[in-house]
Amino acid sequence: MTRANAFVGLGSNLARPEHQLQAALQAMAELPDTMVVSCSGFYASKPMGPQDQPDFVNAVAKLETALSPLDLLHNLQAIELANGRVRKEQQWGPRTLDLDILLMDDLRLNTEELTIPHYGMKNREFVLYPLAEIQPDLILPCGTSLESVLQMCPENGLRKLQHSTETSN
Ligand code: ROI
Repeated sequence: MTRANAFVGLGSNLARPEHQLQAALQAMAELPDTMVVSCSGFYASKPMGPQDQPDFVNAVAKLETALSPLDLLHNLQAIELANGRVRKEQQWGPRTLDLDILLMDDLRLNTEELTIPHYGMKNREFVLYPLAEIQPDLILPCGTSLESVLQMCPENGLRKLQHSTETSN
């Protein structure tokens, strides 16, 4: 069975965001044919989009999975819904839990349902900095190094939270 490394962005700004991210990590670890290899720390970030909403908590997890991109997407959507995500949420508004596939190996996919690499990742500090924490040497499918993309992306007040991502102790 071929397995891919997938990077997933996690985000929440409602209903105890850190708890949402912990629950999502746990649920991803229980997905079939999937392992959570590592996860960045949790970061507080200013909302991208309308400012009249709470700050977000973001992280990036690295998975190893035998699921196809679409199967992974559908499993992540099921986790979002199980955690109280309402599909009718405003496009740029607050959300309980967002799980975005950022990358899957060197795959480039552009379908109506799924675009990989994630279309917005290159200018989102709340994706790039956590990603660099767990995979600093990453080369994006376009051939650009994560390091060089990061240099062009201001931190915009991004702040690493002190809480551990461990579920024990
Ligand atoms: N802003 C931040 N900081 N983090 C997110 O995860 C996030 N997700 C979104 C929008 C509303 C675009 N803004 C965000 O979906």
